[in-house]
Order: sequence, then C-alpha cells, then structure tokens
Amino acid sequence: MIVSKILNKIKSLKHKGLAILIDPDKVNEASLNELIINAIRANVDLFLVGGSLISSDNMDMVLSKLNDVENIPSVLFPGNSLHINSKADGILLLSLLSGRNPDFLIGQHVLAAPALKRSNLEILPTAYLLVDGGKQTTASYISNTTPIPNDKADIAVATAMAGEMLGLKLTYLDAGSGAQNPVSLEMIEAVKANIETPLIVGGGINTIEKAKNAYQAGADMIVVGNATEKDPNFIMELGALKKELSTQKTI
Ligand code: 1GP
Repeated sequence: MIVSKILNKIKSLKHKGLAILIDPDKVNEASLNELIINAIRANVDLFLVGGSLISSDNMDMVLSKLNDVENIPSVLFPGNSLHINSKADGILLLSLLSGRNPDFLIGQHVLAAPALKRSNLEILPTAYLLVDGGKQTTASYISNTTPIPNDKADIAVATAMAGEMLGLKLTYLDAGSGAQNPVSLEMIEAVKANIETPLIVGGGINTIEKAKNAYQAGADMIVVGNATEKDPNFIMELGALKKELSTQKTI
C-alpha cells in the first residue's frame, strides 16, 4: 500500500504532491538516469509511467530502473489494457469520465481485470477528466472523446462529483500532454471545492508560475512530463516549490 500512503499524505493538507510523468517513448537509459537523480533530490512523490500511445519497447527498461529507486513508487498511467506491467508498484485505473466512449469508461477495465487481479499492482481507481488544453491531444484522439471545454467549470464539477459518488478514489484533471493551456484555475478551484478525494492536475504545466497557480488553486498533486524532458533542472525547481508550499500549509 505504498502508493496509498503517499496519497494519504497529500490529503493531510500539509503536503503538496509532485508526480513526474515518464513517457517510455521519450527516454533512453542515460536521460532516465539523469531524471531519476533529479527526482530523488527534488523529493518527488510518484513516477507515473505511460501514455495514450506507446510505440517503443522501453517499458520494461524504464520500470526496472525505477524499481531500484527507494521511496518513489512507480505507477502505471495506462492508455489501454495492453499497458499493464507487473514491474510497477501501482496503476491508475482510469475511467475516462469526460468522454462518452464506453471502451474507456468500462470496456478496457473488463479486459484488464483478470490480469490486474493476478498482479501485485496497487489499484488506484481514478476519475479521469480530459480538459481542452487548446489543441487536440493524443489522449483525446486515441480515446475518440471530446474534452471538457476549459471554461466550463460546472461540467467538470458535476463530472468529478459523479466520479466520487461512484466510489473512485482520485480525481485527475488533465489538459493532456503538451497542452498549450493548462487546466484553468477557475476549474481547479471549483472542482476542489466540491470533492473530498485528492485532486491531481496535469497537462501543460511548464513553468514554475503555472505549477504554483495550480497548487494554490487547489491541486493536491501536480503531474509534469514534457517540461522535465526539455529541462531536467525543472524538477529541482518544482521540488523547491513543493517544499515551500507544503511548509506554508503547516502554519
Ligand atoms: C499528461 O498530465 C500529463 O497526461 C502531463 O502533461 O507532459 O504537458 O506535462 P505534460
């Protein structure tokens, strides 16, 4: 229950969570080594591993390396049921509630359930909401779903509430990888005000200011991918921000 422990920590209101998204298609051993060193120094909480489309066969290499990292669990962020890998510690079992494609609401989960039951993966049932980040993302294209308009906070709130009422344990607002615009602060604030479960926010967070704004609007954990690939030092800056805001929360 290593992942749950961390999620309980972020629920305590004294801790802001930081997850780094690793796309197996975009790393090699050398870049991954550098990322891991920075992540340890920055006190990163989770590694998310995956994406909507995985074309390389790097997944095993990535998870094997992450297995050697103590204190930072690796959690699958799967695009479909083919992306299950028992080398990870846990899996975000994403139900794509913003869309109306039954395959991503329940179909892939049925296909995955027997393998998940046999595995030792910690299952984290997650209400997954794609939000329009200004351009079509791979997630929206591959899932064949329409994201929630970024100025329609009321839709996001009702969707997140429905997810929580269905018993999902986490809510993830995602503008998609490489989004031009991150999830609006109004939407983060409104969703946060209406749910009890931890709120994860990601997509297009590529500056410290955007990260700080997301945290201050109510994100319990932020997810950053692209920006750390472009500038590995960004992880250190995010780590410092997380520390600063977590400390402020205790006052
Ligand atoms: C995408 O939320 C993640 O699903 C991370 O997005 O790569 O834009 O940081 P970025």
